[in-house]
Amino acid sequence: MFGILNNSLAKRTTPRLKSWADMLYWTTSWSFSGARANPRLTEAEKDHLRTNGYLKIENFVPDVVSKRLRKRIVERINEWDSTTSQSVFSSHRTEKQYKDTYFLNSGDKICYFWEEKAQEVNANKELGINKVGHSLHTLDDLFKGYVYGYVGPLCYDVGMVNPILLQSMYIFKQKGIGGEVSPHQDSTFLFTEPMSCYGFWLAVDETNVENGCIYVLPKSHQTYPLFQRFVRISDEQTQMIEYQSAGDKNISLNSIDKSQGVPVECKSGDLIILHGKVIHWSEQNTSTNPRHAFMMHCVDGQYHYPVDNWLQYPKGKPFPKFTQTDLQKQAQYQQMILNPQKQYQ
Ligand SMILES: O=C(O)CCC(=O)C(=O)O
Ligand SMILES: [Fe+2]
Repeated sequence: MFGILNNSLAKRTTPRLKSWADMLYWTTSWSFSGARANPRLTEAEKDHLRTNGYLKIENFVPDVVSKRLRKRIVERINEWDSTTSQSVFSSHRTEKQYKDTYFLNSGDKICYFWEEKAQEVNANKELGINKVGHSLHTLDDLFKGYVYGYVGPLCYDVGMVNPILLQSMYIFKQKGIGGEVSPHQDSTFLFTEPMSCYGFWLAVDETNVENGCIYVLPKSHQTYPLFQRFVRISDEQTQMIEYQSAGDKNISLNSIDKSQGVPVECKSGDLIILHGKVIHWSEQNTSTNPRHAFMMHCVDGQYHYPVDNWLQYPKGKPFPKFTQTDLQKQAQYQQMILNPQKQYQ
């Protein structure tokens, strides 16, 4: 926790301006209603991420961004015919193989997944939904404005050469029934060779230990191997492959010491960047407060993307890239969500 605090406080109160880029960042970072105007990472932030496997950025987006994302998802849920999905999301399924074509075909669509306990408590769709995925960022202009205007540029800062905006999820973690997300590494789900996945998790609501904030095991991206891979074994079935943790039978995801986890509590508009191998989790939301979040997962397109990764696009349809041209249009993309009544190319 102190690492994060030190990092952000040091930056805000005693800027060590190493370059003109740092100077520009410092002078503009407070200018948009408390949010930093420039989403790009400073060298100190890159260092923190490299060392610890995660980074919290306070006030990553202005309030209006998280408010608009929240409002749009509520509109979408209201419009959704909830009889069209029976698909349930649970991060701790016990079956080794799991059949769900709706899920497997959702990579380039907007699909709706139920909370595990929704049926048990007879929840309506507003309170029973677990997440919406996996391509709001290409199919909805507001989500596109946020992702292309704020997240895409960070892909270059974390070292990607050909960023791919692979998978997005609006995650609800409903009050009362929002299930735990068990300890995992995101490269398990979005694997490349070599690994290149990063998760960009935006707190739409305030998150804390009561309503199920993210916990991270610092430095675990360096101290642990990849434990599992989640693969598709046919057009309708997936499987979790367990690795024998590099020969050491004593370590597994189930046996990690959760007490060493750091709760990364957030205000609405804060962002957590997660290295694809860092171990993280979240507990059940037993509180009476909602905990909405929006996760964008990216990988580097310069690396091999295996055909047995669960997420595949239809044949011939390329994954959404974030190019240098997109980078130059950052301000225009931001306008898609800051000023949504206007039309932008
Ligand atoms: O929102 C959460 O609690 C966890 C999300 C997460 O870890 C993921 O989407 O990979
Ligand atoms: Fe994750």
